[in-house]
Amino acid sequence: MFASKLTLSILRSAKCNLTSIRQMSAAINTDCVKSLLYKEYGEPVEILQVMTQTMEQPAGDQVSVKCMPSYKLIYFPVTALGEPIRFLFSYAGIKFVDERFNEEDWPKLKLTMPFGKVPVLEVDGKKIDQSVAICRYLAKQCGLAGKNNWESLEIDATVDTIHDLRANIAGFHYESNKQAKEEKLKAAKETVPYYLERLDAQVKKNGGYFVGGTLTWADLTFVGLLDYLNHMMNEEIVEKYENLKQLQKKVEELPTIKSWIKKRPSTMYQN
Ligand SMILES: N[C@@H](CCC(=O)N[C@@H](CS)C(=O)NCC(=O)O)C(=O)O
Repeated sequence: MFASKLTLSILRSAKCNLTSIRQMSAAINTDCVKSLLYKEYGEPVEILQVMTQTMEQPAGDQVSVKCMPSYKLIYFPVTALGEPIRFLFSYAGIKFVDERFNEEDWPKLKLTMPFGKVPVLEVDGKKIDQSVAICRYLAKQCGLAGKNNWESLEIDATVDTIHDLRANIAGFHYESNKQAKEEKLKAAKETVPYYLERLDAQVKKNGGYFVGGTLTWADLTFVGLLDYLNHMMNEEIVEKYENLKQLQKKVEELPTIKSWIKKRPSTMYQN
């Protein structure tokens, strides 16, 4: 793994002076430094160490960073739970292997997964599961995880709500008993608007995004999952919700997301 020390001049070019670096490191807010560096270089960095005793240090030795590990995302050949992760990789410009296996290979592959489920991310060969945790990890690296603890909490809560909505819809969609399926569909027809009205109002209140008036991984999660939710409900679920519709448009128009959508393999969930 290549590791190098970044110089102070780089931090200065990131509009960050020594005092502010010291303050940041004292607050252990390395996410802020990462975010600044990401904005400056368009490439995520991992901060190994922030020196706080800077007086005796030569100017070129303040912050150590290392290059990103190698990433492989393992998932079914669909969007669904894998897509928010792929959106985040694409947004951050992080290279990843997008490994999509054939359905018939799953029973054997399942035995090799930490908890028999996917998505699973391999980080330098180490496997980790849980799509939301993986998204949060990537979001922290590219400044999409909130400007402070409160915002991070709001983002987490929003993502959990989005997954509650998904679970509700999936409960009906994957039900095999005909009568139970009809009952669950009836319930979903009430629950889904309940969630969407509130999510729509949240976006309106927050200047066109779910949290903090700016793009976060909650927005990428919602839009990344949307075609899967539409597929399960057999309708465009945000059609009547102007703020959610605008949010979808905004996210899909982000250059990195737009180019990902254009080049990604087609799946049964895409329009
Ligand atoms: N909470 C997990 C759920 C993972 C999950 O349920 N994955 C499904 C596919 S979307 C799966 O692996 N199904 C195959 C199986 O259970 O054998 C996450 O968000 O990653």
